[in-house]
Amino acid sequence: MSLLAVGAVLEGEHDYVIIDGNVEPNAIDRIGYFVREKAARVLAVTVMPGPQLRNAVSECKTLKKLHPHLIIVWGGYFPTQHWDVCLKADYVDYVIRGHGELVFKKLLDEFKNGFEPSILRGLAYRNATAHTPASNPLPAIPHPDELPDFPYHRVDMSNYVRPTFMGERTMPHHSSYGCPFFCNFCAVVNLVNGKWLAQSAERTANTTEILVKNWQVNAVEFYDNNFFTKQSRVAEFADRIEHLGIHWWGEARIDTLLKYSENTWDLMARSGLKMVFLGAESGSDETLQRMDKGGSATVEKTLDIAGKMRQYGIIPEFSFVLGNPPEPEKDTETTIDFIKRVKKVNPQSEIIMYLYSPVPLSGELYENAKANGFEFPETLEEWVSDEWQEFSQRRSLTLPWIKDPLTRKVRNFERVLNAYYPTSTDMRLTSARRALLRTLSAWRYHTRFYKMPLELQVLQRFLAYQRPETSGF
Ligand code: B12
Ligand code: SF4
Repeated sequence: MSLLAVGAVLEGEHDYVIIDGNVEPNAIDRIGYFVREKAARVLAVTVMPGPQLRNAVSECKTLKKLHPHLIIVWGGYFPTQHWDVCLKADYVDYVIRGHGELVFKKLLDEFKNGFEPSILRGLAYRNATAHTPASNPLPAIPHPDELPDFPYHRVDMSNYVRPTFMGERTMPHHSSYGCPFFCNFCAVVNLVNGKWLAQSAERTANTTEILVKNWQVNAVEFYDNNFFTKQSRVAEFADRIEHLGIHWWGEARIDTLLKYSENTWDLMARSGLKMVFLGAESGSDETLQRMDKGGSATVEKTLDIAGKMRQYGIIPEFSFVLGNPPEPEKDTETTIDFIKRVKKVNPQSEIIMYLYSPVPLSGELYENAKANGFEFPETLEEWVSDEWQEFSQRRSLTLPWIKDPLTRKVRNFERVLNAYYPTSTDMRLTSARRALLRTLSAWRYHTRFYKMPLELQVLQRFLAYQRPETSGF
């Protein structure tokens, strides 16, 4: 979707192709072909932290060696935050920060005319004389309603329809940019700085209908950072898609959803809303405050929404961030106990646990992390090391404030929890297997004896059941 968004504004203005390294085995060869045979001058790469970064580094290095004149531009979450580190590598020529489709188009226009990089908002570049990285301010977010539709004809869409527990033919969409909050552990803040702009309910429903009609989709996942920010948009959207008979999924804030009327809940349930991803984050109000969770977030509200969604048969998928400094052990204990309360209120709740992994964003958490000796890598080579890849995927075992017994404790608890409450999104787990897992894990769950659950580890391998964290991001 990142590349479809960037491509959409180039249609009819610049010649381009989309090459998706996730599905094309010979991406480098294809890029080489376009450089050699079609005189392609610019390679634009979308980069998330984690495995995508690792591929981007090795492939851009190779491409720059093979084609020194190819201009390589990086965009997306990773370069937006770590633009200076990216520009220290000689295989990255420019970084575009934030929602960058219009900035990128402008950059291509400027390449034709010769330009002064310091005036293009959203562009980070190497200073011509000192060769040091420099960045202009973030660009304004383009209004999603004023942007063209995704140019689906540019990719083979059959690659992107996949089975999920919501439907045999599930596809993603993204209908809004940003989020109006400033949680200080969240990378979204660095991309949008508290802004949220959305496509109308009508346009979002029309796109959904296109996915259904053209690709026989029966479920849609909305990857918006905060799909549910505006109640009237959601209610109208739900009303407009009810006749499609699909299932759908989105991400929300708990306090926002608690303000929704019964009428909106009714509409959402009737329109096929199956599951909502919610940032519960912590079992402690004190930690929620430390996170600048904002709005009116409290742990009581997490319990309230769990109950509310049970009433409507919509599954809450709660994400928790554990191991927060300055007292990671106590923080983790409190949240583990709280998760059990959530499960009591709504046993269907999905639980996703992450370890706090800082983003470069001012706030108490990051300040605490730095005071504990945390520092981001200074080169891309370090970022792609095993240690920092684990960090990017939020399972680092080497953060200065996280000691081994703590990570083991979280993993053990996770194993017991997932056996006692196997995830409802697992399509392979029969009810007999669920019952077996539950029986074997019950004593541990109730006595809080999570240590060394070897029998569950064996069972997990044997039954190959899905653990919820593999479905989270
Ligand atoms: C879809 C998604 C995924 C998919 C990726 C599918 C794929 N192969 O690309 C899956 C589920 C696999 C995934 C996995 C992960 N993800 Co992810 N993912 C997302 C999600 C929900 C949507 C991204 C998206 O498509 N948005 C729609 C498009 C239109 O917007 P966009 O990507 O932001 O693109 C715009 C700008 O960023 C910019 N831009 C982006 N690329 C480029 C490139 C150029 C050249 C230019 C000019 C501009 C530009 O312009 C675009 C248009 O405005 C985001 C959160 C979000 N809502 O954005 C998280 C998010 C990006 N993921 C995140 C993470 C952490 C991960 C994982 C590391 C998680 C894990 N524990 O393993 C993995 C790593 C995956 C990898 N391969 O490296 C984090 C990044 C946090 C951070 N510190 O930066 C995010 C922000 C979620 C979050 N809130 O924490 N993810
Ligand atoms: S509400 Fe969610 S998306 Fe918005 S800043 Fe907080 S964690 Fe990030």
